[in-house]
Amino acid sequence: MAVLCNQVGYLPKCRKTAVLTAGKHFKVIQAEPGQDDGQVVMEGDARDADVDAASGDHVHVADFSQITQEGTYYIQNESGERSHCFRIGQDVYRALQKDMTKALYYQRCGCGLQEAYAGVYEHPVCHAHKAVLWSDHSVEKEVSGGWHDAGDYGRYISPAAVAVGHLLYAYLLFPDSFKDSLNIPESGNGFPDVLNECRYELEWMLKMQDEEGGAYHKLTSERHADFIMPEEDHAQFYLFTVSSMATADYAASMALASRVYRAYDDDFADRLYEAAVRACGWLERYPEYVGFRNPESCNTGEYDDVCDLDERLWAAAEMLVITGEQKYQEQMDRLLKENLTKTDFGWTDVSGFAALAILTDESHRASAESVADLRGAVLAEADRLVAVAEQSGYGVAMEPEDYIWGSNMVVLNRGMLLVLAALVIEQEDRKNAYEQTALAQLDYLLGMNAVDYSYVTGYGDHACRNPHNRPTECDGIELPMPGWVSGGPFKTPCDEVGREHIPEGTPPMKCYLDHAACYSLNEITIYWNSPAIFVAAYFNGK
Ligand code: G3I
Ligand code: 9MR
Ligand code: ZN
Repeated sequence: MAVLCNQVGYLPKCRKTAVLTAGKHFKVIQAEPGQDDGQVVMEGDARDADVDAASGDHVHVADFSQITQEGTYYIQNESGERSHCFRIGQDVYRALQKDMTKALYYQRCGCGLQEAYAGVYEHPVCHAHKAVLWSDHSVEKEVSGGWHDAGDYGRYISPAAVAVGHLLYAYLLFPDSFKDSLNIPESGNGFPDVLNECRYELEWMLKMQDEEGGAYHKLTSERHADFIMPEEDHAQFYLFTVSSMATADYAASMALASRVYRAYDDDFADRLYEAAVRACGWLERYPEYVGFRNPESCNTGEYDDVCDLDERLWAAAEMLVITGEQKYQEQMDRLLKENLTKTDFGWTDVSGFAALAILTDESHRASAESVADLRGAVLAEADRLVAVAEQSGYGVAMEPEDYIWGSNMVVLNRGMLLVLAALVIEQEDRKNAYEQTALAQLDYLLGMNAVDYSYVTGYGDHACRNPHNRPTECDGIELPMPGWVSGGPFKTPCDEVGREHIPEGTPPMKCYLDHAACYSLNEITIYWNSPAIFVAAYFNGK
């Protein structure tokens, strides 16, 4: 492909760019899907953006922002090569956001997926049996429920907390973008469906706390299941030890959830709040880092982290917002003096959630120093990301070394940070720069990248179709559920097929394969969808 575009579409009032890897002159042509040549609505020369470091491509950037007329178009370069067709329209991200949220429903565990809601992806109840403690197999616990984390059937607390965190903030900040029904069992019960879907995860999380208030790090079998449907997986599931990272993420997400659900259901909000307070009690009694490592025989996700201070910071911030108590303000002030980024929203580093909590708290409960510190960090990072994106021929706020496992999460977390910066800045020009750069992260995700893939299943002419996801591989249905974000390129693929097919030295942005065996390139996870939902929800109102 010589002309790369956002295959889903562009918003009428926002910046619109495409990338040419051959030629400079371009035409924007109106197209009705399936039909040939239409009217040329614009002609121009693309800007020479030189060699893009992450892809090795010499690119030209075509700016066609001036086209605001809704419709379907494609872009053609001077050799007659065409981009995929795309739409310009106010609602281009609406169905996308909805399906990315609905995708979480397909991860529900401990229940059957009924045809009325799941259509062809229905399946009988899975993983409903009791789990036992890893440390003492004679202790059984009922901990069914929640979402399968990813292409595997494990359920892990930190990824769950982070995913729920993204979703609840998306709803809190952009409630108007969550009006569509998701057609899930609870639809129509008076709650927005995003809260219904999150509640399924939260009810499971409520079961994942031990007598002391600590959160079990994870609930998985000893080894990853073979490629079988979830209802065929009868392996014993274990509750692994408590970690301080999981417990702090747990406290934070429970506190946030109690704040959000308070408006709808007092009893549920109380249960969440109590769980958060008990987890905070554990954190106070165990002020030192308590890590987690897989026992030698276990190969399911580890989600190990060497530092729990960012998780403790997030917990303190959420508790401060909800209680206004002095002790949480002090905890925050102390933790902010540590060497933390304050701008990240991934499972290893959640410090950005503290900024999100404090900078969007209308009651201003944090100390003036904390607010200034967080605001300064967010704006400095946003300025840095704008500069990084300007250096990228594809407009993405990624440097070559940023293409790690799940690089699309990095892209989307950076999109979130830019959205947060746009929400807190007063100056119009900087706000515009942050918004434009945030939107460019969606352009990249949806096809304006060096491999010409839309990384969201079902969205775009050339979307990935073979995610590493057990049900997708086993259900005998050709297409995966729509709305899944793939992990995306990884500069050093570590699954067998990826290693075999991607030669060493391949530019990072091109280290991708749409192959079901490639768990390090093409898996799906709840916490790769959730930041995409946050960013899309922001732009759905634009
Ligand atoms: O944090 C370091 C960073 O400092 C360094 O610069 C960079 C360079 O490689 O690496 C970063 O660490 C990476 C880490 O994720 C944090 O992002 C590791 O390289 C990378 O291997 C690690 O990948 C994780 C992977 O599990 C292996 O542990 C993914 O983030 C994580 O999403 C993935 O999670 C799996 C679960 O274990 C099981 N369920 C599916 C899920 C998705 O694949
Ligand atoms: O399917 C598993 C995926 O969710 C994990 O991200 C990945 C790394 O932990 O492991 C996958 O499972 C593989 C297992 O580790 C080794 N045998 C092959 C499994 C499927 O490819
Ligand atoms: Zn299950």
